[in-house]
Order: sequence, then C-alpha cells, then structure tokens
Amino acid sequence: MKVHNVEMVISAVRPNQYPEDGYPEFALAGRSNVGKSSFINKMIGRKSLARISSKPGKTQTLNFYKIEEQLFFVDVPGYGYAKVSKSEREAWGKMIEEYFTSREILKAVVQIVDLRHEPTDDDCMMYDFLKHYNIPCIIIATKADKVKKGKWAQHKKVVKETLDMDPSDPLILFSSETGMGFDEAWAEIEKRM
Ligand SMILES: Nc1nc2c(ncn2[C@@H]2O[C@H](COP(=O)(O)OP(=O)(O)OP(=O)(O)O)[C@@H](O)[C@H]2O)c(=O)[nH]1
Ligand SMILES: [Mg+2]
Repeated sequence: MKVHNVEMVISAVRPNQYPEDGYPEFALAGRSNVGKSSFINKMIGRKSLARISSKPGKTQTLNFYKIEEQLFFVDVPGYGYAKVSKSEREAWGKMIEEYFTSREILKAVVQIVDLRHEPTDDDCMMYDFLKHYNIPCIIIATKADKVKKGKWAQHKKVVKETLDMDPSDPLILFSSETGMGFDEAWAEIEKRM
C-alpha cells in the first residue's frame, strides 16, 4: 500500500477512548526499544510520525494511527524494560490485555522481535499469550540490516524455534533502515483487512 494520508487520532489508555471509526486495526507488540514505532514509520513512509527513541520506554499509551481511511496501526508500549515499577508494569499488563483480548476489529498483532538475538522470555510469553487468545499474529524480525546476509536464514531459524512458532504464522525479515520486508509485511496486513 502506498500511504498518503496518516492521522494520529488518539493516545488511549482506556477502552472508552478507543476510536470508533470501525476500521481494521493492527497493533504492534514487542520488547521496549525493539523497533515498533520505527516499523510503523517505515510502513507509512514517514520518518518520525510515531515517536522513536534510542531510550527504551518512549511509547507509553496506545497510539492509534489512521491510515488512508482504511486501517489503524496501534503503537503499543514495549515490554521487558527493567526500569519500570511494579505498578507501572501492572498498569501496562491491564491496558494490553484489555485491548488485545476484547477488541473485535483487531485483525492481527504484529509482534516485532530483534533478528540479531534469540527471542527473550518476554517475547515467548507474548507470543504464547497471542496464541492462547487465538489472536492472529504476524512476526516481524527487524534490524535485519544489522545481521550479515549470510546469517539471515540461521537467525530466522532461531526465532522460529525459540518462539516455537505455529508454522502457519508468517515470519518476515525486516529493516526500518533499508526497507527490507516492506512489501511482504504490507501483503500480510492487506490480506487480513
Ligand atoms: N539498524 C536499525 N535500527 C533500528 C531499526 N528499527 C529501529 N531501530 C532503532 O532502534 C531504536 C528503537 O526504535 P523504536 O522504534 O523507538 O523502538 P520501540 O519498539 O518503538 O520502543 P518503545 O516505544 O520504547 O517500546 C531507535 O534508535 C531506532 O532507530 C532497524 O530496522 N535497523
Ligand atoms: Mg515506540
């Protein structure tokens, strides 16, 4: 999809703040600092609409981006950031669980992992959570530009095996730097719209 129109509609923390447009929604999930906001920016062709930071914990709320009056990308705060308090972590868990498990127009969760490293325990927990609730998922292994081409297949295998991925779930190598995986990611999203 070629994106011309993007609007940041709302930063929500509660269900009564979610937009009511009824367009299909695609939410991001992933470790803090893994590249979720960068993924959105790349997909919509904007350098910095979704806020990016080298410091983890940048995204704190559910940020709804309306794309071409056709769909929403929902940027979600990352998990696994050590410097958050127990109460903040609980609030995060409640917000995510509420949204992921009750939102009917959520068509898929785009789970982002780092191609360079073996998925973390938190990554595995998130994936298991999505499978448990039968939430369709698209796995994106990003930062592929940081891995030598000759190692891509090996790293992909580690992601697949560590998450113990359902063979029917797509796993796409991606880079927000080079645009690798862009077409494939859009194809998976458009298929589910
Ligand atoms: N080399 C490279 N760097 C990337 C890529 N994607 C993201 N980054 C960098 O990783 C850092 C974190 O990116 P964000 O997009 O802010 O990460 P996030 O997952 O949204 O982080 P939180 O909002 O804190 O959960 C930034 O410094 C990005 O420039 C990529 O594909 N390749
Ligand atoms: Mg972010």
